[in-house]
Amino acid sequence: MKLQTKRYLALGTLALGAALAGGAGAPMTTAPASTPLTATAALRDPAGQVLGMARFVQRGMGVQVTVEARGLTPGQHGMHVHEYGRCTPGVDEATNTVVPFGGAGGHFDPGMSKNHDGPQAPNLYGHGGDAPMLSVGADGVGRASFTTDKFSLTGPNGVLNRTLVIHARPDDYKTDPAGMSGARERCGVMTRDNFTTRDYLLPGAQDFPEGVAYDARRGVLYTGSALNGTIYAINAATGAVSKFQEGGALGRQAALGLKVDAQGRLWVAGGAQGTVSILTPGGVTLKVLETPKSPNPYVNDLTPAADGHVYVTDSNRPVIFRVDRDLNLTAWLDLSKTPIKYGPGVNLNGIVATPDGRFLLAMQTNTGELWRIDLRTKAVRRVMTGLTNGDGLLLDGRTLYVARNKDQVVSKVSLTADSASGQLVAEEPLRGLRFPATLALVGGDLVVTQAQLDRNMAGIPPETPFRLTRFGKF
Ligand SMILES: [Cu+2]
Repeated sequence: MKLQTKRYLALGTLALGAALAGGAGAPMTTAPASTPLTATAALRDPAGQVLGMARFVQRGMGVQVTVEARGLTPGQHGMHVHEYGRCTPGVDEATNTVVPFGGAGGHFDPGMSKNHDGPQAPNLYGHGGDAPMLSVGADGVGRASFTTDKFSLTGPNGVLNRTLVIHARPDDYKTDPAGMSGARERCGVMTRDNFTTRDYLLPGAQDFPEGVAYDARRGVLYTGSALNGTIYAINAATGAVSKFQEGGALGRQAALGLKVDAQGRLWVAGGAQGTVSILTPGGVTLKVLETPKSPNPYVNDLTPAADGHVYVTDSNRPVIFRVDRDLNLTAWLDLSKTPIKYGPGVNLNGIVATPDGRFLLAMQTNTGELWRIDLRTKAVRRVMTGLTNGDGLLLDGRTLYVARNKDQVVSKVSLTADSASGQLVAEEPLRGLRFPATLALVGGDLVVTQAQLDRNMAGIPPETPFRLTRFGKF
């Protein structure tokens, strides 16, 4: 493992680190710059007293960091971004005991390197959260000021709602998991300045909420577990959560895309089971529709359209299914005969219909392409590219919001009147997003799921409680 470290050291520049830091290849598309994003962390001791402050200013795809902390022993102190946004006691994996600030978890590791290293290491080879040490003077005051591309406030390496931790001892920049830097002496949650959100918290340890839909007449938000199929109903006003239908009901092991139709029925995309379930507002399953038997189905999302049909995407099989008013499902469009080319990974995913009943808009996650499909002629047109890791879609007039899971942002796209082309106008990281998967409109606000499915795929425990987050339109 350390051999890789030597390899990068031999090449050794921060610029290389920046180039490799994202790990996923293509750079994230950035919206036009406005006021830079800023965040603050009040640094507390284990008794809860604030004994320092850290400030963060977004600079390009990196961040400028300034830290001042007092009451520390003179000398060098290891300093890192830790995974979770909480400064509570918990198990420290370096010692496997409950320690102050153990709730912050291990080091932030967006490159999944599983390796502790120094502040110059590319994220593929070392934790993204491995920051320069804090130098503490004879007066017990430590100061640090640096700019890094290993982490950022927004994008795939985003640290909003994670923690900055200062340790008792120097960091050797190599020993796993934390460079022998000892006890956690200061901790602060990195909170975005001047931005409000509201969280809806879920009760289950395996909830991994993927889909969300809103029944405006009843004031109820629905969300479902991608891992076990449990569906929750959330009172959007109070946040009270109840189980709407147990996972495993009628064999449903997963709930992905969700939509509420004009009759208040809840439609559920069943993922790898290849099913579409329709539930009454009372939580009774009306029907489970099977897609044609074939290897590797992945029914991901669906949308009712003005023509009375419901259209369904499959991320593995190049076909759009259609459900008619009598709840019969058929293959509607063979995508292999269109410009939409299926490849490895998640293909067609989020889908919405335009209110005029003319078009479907569908997101191809693995290519970042947004497609328009004519409901009358079935003609397919590429609307735009660059929406990497685009997942769920929400259409609000001519504005399309796109949840971009691994990129940890919600993007705002301005569409032309005929949805023939679109332009990325803003990217919103909120106060930190963990794999934002889908969106719903609630009153004048947006609600996004934070699915954390990247963690499930990597075998890393999720941050609990799981949450949906409500925020104003942007
Ligand atoms: Cu640390």
